[in-house]
Amino acid sequence: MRFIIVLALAVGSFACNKDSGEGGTPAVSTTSAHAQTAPESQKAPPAGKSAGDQAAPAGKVLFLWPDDGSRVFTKTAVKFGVEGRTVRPAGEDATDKTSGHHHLIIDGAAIPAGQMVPKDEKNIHYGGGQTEAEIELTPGEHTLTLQFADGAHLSYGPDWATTVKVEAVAPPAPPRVFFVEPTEGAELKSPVKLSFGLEGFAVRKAGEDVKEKISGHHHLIIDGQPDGLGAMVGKDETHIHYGGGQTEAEVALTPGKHTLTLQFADGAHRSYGAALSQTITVNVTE
Ligand SMILES: [Cu+2]
Repeated sequence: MRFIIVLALAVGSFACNKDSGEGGTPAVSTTSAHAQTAPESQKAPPAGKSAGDQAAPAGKVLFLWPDDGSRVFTKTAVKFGVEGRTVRPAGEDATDKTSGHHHLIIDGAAIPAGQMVPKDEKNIHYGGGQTEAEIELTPGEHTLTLQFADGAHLSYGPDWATTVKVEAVAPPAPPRVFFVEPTEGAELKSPVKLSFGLEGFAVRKAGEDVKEKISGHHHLIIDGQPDGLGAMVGKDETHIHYGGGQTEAEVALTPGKHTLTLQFADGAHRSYGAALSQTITVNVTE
């Protein structure tokens, strides 16, 4: 990949986590700090293990997406983490107590240790070893309980569960992010004019509400890849944040072919994943 020098000529300030002026602020800002907010679910230390669990390694499960208290769409992505035990597909070894798989319990409690996790539309098994999935909720408030269980679906108990509360709202349209301009394969001159399109989600300035998962801001990734769900979008000359809520910008590119990835992310700059991104290839002629 050829070396490129990129000048972000954003049509507004980044406004990441600082007092945002009213819309239309023309200043080019490259100095604002990128908020490195850790997800809530990663802050809490593990709870004490029960006495009967002393042979097991210390650990916990954690919700990587969404955060506790989030407002999400009725169809929402979820992402699971586990520390101290490994994820393994169900059925491979029912006697192995150092591994297991995730279960999602919608509007229900953790399953006592040793009990089989039920299997129905409110007790979802990720027996393939999945750590990321999409679920569908009815509008309103719900609890999502992540429960780790062994290869025979026997629960590791409340010590290996965690619960987040979310409020689900129906999206106004199927969520989608896309380039209005430029278009795939375009031949362009630098600086390149950019226009960002969005459906379903709302554009909102960075830092205004970091738990809201129904809004966010655009990011441009030059000659890179979309960021995974929940990952913090980097901030450097090839990862440009439009934290002021901009939907139009300009970027200087060196001559040659480049990929441009539009990546939508939440108010804390955490990516909505490849599903909320679009990548195009353009050819800069001069
Ligand atoms: Cu950002």
